[in-house]
Amino acid sequence: EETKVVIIGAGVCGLTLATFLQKSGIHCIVLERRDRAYIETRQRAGVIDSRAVKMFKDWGLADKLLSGPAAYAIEYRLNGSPRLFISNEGNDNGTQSLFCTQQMLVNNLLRDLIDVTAGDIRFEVADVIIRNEKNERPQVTYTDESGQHQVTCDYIVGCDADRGISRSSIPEGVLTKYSYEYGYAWLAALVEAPVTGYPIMAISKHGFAAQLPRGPQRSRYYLQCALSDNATDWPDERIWDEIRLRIGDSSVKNAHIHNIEFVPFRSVVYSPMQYNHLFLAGDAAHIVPPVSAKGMNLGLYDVEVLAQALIKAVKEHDITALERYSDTCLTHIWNYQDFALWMADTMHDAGDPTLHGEFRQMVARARLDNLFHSATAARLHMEYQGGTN
Ligand code: RFL
Repeated sequence: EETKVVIIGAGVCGLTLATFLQKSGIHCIVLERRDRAYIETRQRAGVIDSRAVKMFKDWGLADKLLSGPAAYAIEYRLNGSPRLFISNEGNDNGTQSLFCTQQMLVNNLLRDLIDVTAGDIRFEVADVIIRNEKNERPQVTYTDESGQHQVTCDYIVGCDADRGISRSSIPEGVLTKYSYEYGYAWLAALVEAPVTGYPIMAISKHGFAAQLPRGPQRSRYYLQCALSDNATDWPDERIWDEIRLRIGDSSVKNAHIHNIEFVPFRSVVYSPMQYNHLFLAGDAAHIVPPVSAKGMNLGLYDVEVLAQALIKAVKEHDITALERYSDTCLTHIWNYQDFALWMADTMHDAGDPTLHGEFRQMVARARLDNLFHSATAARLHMEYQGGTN
């Protein structure tokens, strides 16, 4: 069997890339180890930044794929005192970031790709093996319930996240891994209660907490916690008590908690993001901590750069953009690693002096204050939030 591009992983990045290629008349096959229902119910990120919104508009897909309220304001609450940061300017592209969940985007991508444009997504595949030698056409083999299959292609794209097989198929010594561990984690709780006022990032001496929308009926609370914490340390009653304490609002009522997850804070970049005919995109190539709300958005940036480069390579036999793929993306990624580090340090240090001491606490508070006193600092923050920087 033959195709132009094999995409490994049907997460938000793999599906977006497949949609762009499909729309451009380039045949591709997506291989995914989970079933469709699993992917449809996976709830993760909640913000599509304005750069990504504009990207979907430019592809004529925004109306079909995106919906949700504009993400124009966030309340930074320091020890219970609210300060509203309005972000409706600074986005030079005439669009606004959206509170549109990753789950909704993924569901819309699946519906459009499978049910409308008859895209080729193969679920529940196993034993994916990549053959990626310099002077040969690449091949991907996999098994499903009918046996083993082999696909020959021109390009392979690894969108199978941090624990996938794409990156690990690259020989030792080719990639450099840059990583940073923050030393703490977030407990992420998906609850059956909507955000009633503005989304909140609450900085407190008891530790950081946030409440962000996840659709009209639900929200995600995040609570800073120890790296070693697990579910037995956090019974529901403790979660609600800590939420009330950290956001400084005793009127918050307990609600049903759908699930909790623990997210260790780390930043990782693999460089370069390509090897022979294989290109890495999204979490397969980089991780940012969730405080930045950039994980999905960085992946969407990668796949747009890659889609444009693949279209040039396939249609015009011009591989210059493809050869520059890694450099183009890494410039953007390092910039947003800086933003993620800034957000993590500011949000946590300004509240909890046990992390890095009182000196860093005072510096972090000054930095936060600056957003409200300096138009220049505010402008840069807006650009980062919008993804336009
Ligand atoms: P995904 O979405 O994890 O998809 C990878 C897919 O690859 C499949 N796969 C394989 N398929 C075939 N063979 C194999 N060997 C395979 N191994 C894996 C998997 O089944 C899966 O379907 O990666 P992708 O597409 O790179 O997208 C990355 C984003 O999902 C991720 O960056 C974000 O969810 C991160 N993130 C957030 N990003 C934001 O921009 N804003 C946020 O507010 C935000 N909040 C979050 C987050 C991630 C979280 N988790 C998962 C820790 C909140 C949380 C709790």
